[in-house]
Amino acid sequence: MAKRKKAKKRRTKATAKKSARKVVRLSSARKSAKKANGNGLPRPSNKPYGMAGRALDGLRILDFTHVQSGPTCTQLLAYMGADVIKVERPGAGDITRGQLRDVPNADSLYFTMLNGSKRSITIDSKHPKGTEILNRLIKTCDVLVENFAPGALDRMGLTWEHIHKTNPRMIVASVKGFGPGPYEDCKVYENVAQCAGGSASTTGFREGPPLVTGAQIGDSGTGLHLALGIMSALYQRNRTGRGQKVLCAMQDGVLNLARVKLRDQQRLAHGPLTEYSQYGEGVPFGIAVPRAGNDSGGGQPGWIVKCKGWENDPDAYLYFITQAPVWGAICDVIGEPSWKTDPEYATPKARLPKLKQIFARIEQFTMTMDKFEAMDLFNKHDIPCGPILSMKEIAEEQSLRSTGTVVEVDHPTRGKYLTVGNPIKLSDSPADVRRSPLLGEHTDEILKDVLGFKAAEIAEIKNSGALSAPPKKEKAA
Ligand code: CAO
Repeated sequence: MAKRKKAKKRRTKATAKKSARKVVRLSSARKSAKKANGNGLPRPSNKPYGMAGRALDGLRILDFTHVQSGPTCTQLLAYMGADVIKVERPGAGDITRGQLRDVPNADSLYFTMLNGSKRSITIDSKHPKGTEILNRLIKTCDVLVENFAPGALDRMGLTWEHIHKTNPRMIVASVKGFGPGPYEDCKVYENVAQCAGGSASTTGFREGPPLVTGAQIGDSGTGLHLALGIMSALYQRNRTGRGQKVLCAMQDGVLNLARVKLRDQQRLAHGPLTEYSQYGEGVPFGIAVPRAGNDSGGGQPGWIVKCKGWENDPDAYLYFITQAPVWGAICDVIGEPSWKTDPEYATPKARLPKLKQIFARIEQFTMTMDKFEAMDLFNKHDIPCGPILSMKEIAEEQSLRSTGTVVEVDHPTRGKYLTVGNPIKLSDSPADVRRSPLLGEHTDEILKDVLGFKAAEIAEIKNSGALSAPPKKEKAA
């Protein structure tokens, strides 16, 4: 009997505890329902646009990137408000700090323009104490981004299995040169990716060799792809609660940007590519997509024409598109009104064999004015065209400064420099464009504020050698 009473008492106690928990849950549910908008999202903020923080506030990135591809990705995330903690090798750091140096003893523009708005900590990832600190960082960060050579992260002991076990929510994002396949172990730089991704074989003039482009589509292009992969994985994590691996191969990124050429490769099976000027010139097509010079990649023929001053100014050119709907306006402006009705010129099909001659006539006209005058004139008639802008002109362009696309920042050792700000504009999240960090500038701050180490512990870590370069070996006498 006494036993039954005791059991009943235990049951009552347990039910009371349960209902107490229930009450707590209900009240918190009510609170969040109050905050929520009916669809699980918080109520719309009352703060004015631009005053509600940054898009990625609260997101912490463990940034193991170097050179260009990975840093492009993490810099964008930093501009959007993420706390990007760049881990660098003690004493050396990202190799680009010293590459293409223009100011003695100052970080190069190569580095500073790709690592703005980040914090830098130096950790020897192969030192036991360094591993300990990295494991703590893995626990507190949301995303690890890296673009080491294949296998390097594993060799540091940071395998996916280890990271996932340490922090199941962590997203591990990597840039590699190639995806799984025959070249997966290769180290890859920008131009290798441009060549392997189909860009070089389709860039340049027909008579000349393959060409690489000035835009860094292999490095920066793949960094952009990676940023999108990370954001998607973060969004999925909201539902699944777990992280995943994100891989962007540079070959794949370049191919994605060169997809119109894979389109053309398949069209070749059905006949010549009529919008390529070689068609108009009667040059037969081969088995692969040829280089098309400055032909437009779309269905509207385009070419680069000279403007006034071209003899001395290498950038006195204009890109001109003979867009079909404005053909009449083009004929009027360049002084060939009869071409509007002449059956030899009146239709896009009739014009295809004469594109070279048509652009020569347009050029005769554009050579009478500078590229900006030509741009103004043609735009009045909705004729699509664009001046070839030099980097000097872009650097001095006031509209790019006022939109924050080109930003001047001040650096303690190199002084003022220009950087490319956030090209992605969010109406409620002003870009956070700050100078790049000095090597290890935020080491103490991160150990203390992010990882919670006490002063004595920090001193111990420093003594261990995990944060400093190994002493140089004495030269044998
Ligand atoms: N502490 C200790 N060691 C560190 C460290 C740290 N904080 N940071 C890096 N290292 C070590 C790595 O562990 C690696 O050592 P092991 O090879 O002995 O394991 C070593 O530094 C060099 O790393 P890496 O092989 O990535 O660098 P690399 O200069 O030889 O190659 C690159 C550079 C870019 C070719 C290669 O990283 C790569 O192919 N990356 C992927 C593709 C890519 O992003 N390419 C674009 C680069 S931008 O043009």
